[in-house]
Amino acid sequence: MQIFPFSVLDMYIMYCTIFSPFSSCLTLKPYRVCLLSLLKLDEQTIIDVLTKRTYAQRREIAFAYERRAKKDMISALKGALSGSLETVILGLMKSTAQYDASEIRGSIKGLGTDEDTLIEILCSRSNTELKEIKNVYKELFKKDLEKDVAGDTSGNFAKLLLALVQTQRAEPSAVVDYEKIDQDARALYDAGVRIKGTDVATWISIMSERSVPHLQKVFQRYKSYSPYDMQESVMKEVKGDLQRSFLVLVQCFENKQLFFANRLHDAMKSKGAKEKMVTRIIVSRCEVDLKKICSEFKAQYGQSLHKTVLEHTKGDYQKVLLGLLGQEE
Ligand SMILES: [Ca+2]
Repeated sequence: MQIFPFSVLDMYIMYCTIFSPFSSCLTLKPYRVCLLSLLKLDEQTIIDVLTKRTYAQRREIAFAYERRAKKDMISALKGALSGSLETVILGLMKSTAQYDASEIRGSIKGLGTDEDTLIEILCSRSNTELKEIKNVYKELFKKDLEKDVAGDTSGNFAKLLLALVQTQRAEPSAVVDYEKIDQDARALYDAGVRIKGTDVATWISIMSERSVPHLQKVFQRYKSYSPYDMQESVMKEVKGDLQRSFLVLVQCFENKQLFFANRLHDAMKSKGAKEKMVTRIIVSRCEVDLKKICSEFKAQYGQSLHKTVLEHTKGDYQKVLLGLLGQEE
C-alpha cells in the first residue's frame, strides 16, 4: 500500500482537523502528536475520512490544514493521489454547485461538447440548484452560463437548455389548478402527437415554466388525450439531443431518484463501468439525495447499488464509491 506522502507536520494537522474538525488545532493536547507518529495516512485513511464527512466538514478540514501548513490541501491531494480516486476526492472538495458548474464548464470548453453531461445536469437540477450553479459558474469562470450554453449548442436543443438556464419554473403551489392541468395536457398533445411535425416551442415553455408537481399531474392527464404517454411521445416526436433532453426532463419530473438509479444501472451493467457517469452522479448527489437513489435502485433492480458497485468497479475507486454510499441498508 502506498504511503500518503505528507510530512509529519501535515499529518499532525490532518489528524487534528480530521478527528476534531470544529475545534481549533491549538487546543489539542500534545499527546496526540505521539499518537500521530503511529498513524500512517494512506489512501484508505483519506477515503475513510473524506467520504464520511459532509462538504462543510471537508472545507473545515481543508481550511485548518491551509492555515497551519501554509499550503493548499487540494494541491497536496493532487500530488498524492491519481486516477479515478483523485477525480472523486477532488470532486468532494467542491460544493455541489461548484461541482456541477465545473462539470458543465468541462463539458463545453475546448473542441466539441459532452452533451451527455450537459443534458444530465441542466435537465435534472431544480430551479434553486440551477440558480446557484449560474452564480457559482460566474464566480469560478468569470463567464456567463447562458452565453456559454448558447455558444455551444444550436436549434431547438439550445432553446430548451437556455429556457432551463433562465430558471423561469414556477414554485409548487398549495392549490391544485385542475383547469390549467387540463389546458397544459391538451396543449402538449396539440403541439405534438396530434399534429404533423412538432411545435417544440410550446413543449419547451410548458416544461420549463411549470412547477414539478403540476407537470406530474399534467402527464397523468395527458394520457387521456394521447394514445402515448409523455415519454413515448417524446420518442416519437423529436430526435437526437433534443429527444434526450426532453426524456431526462420528463423522467426527472416523474421520479428524479429513479432516473439517477436507472442511469447508474445502465452505466454499470456493461463490462467496465462507464466511470465518468458513475463518478458524476455519485459525487454530485452525495450531499443531495444519494440515500434515496440507493433505495430506488434496490426497489427497481432487486440488488443494492452497493453490491452492484462491488461487482463492477475495483481498487481505490471502488473503495471511495462504497465510502460515499455508506452502510448497506
Ligand atoms: Ca407530431
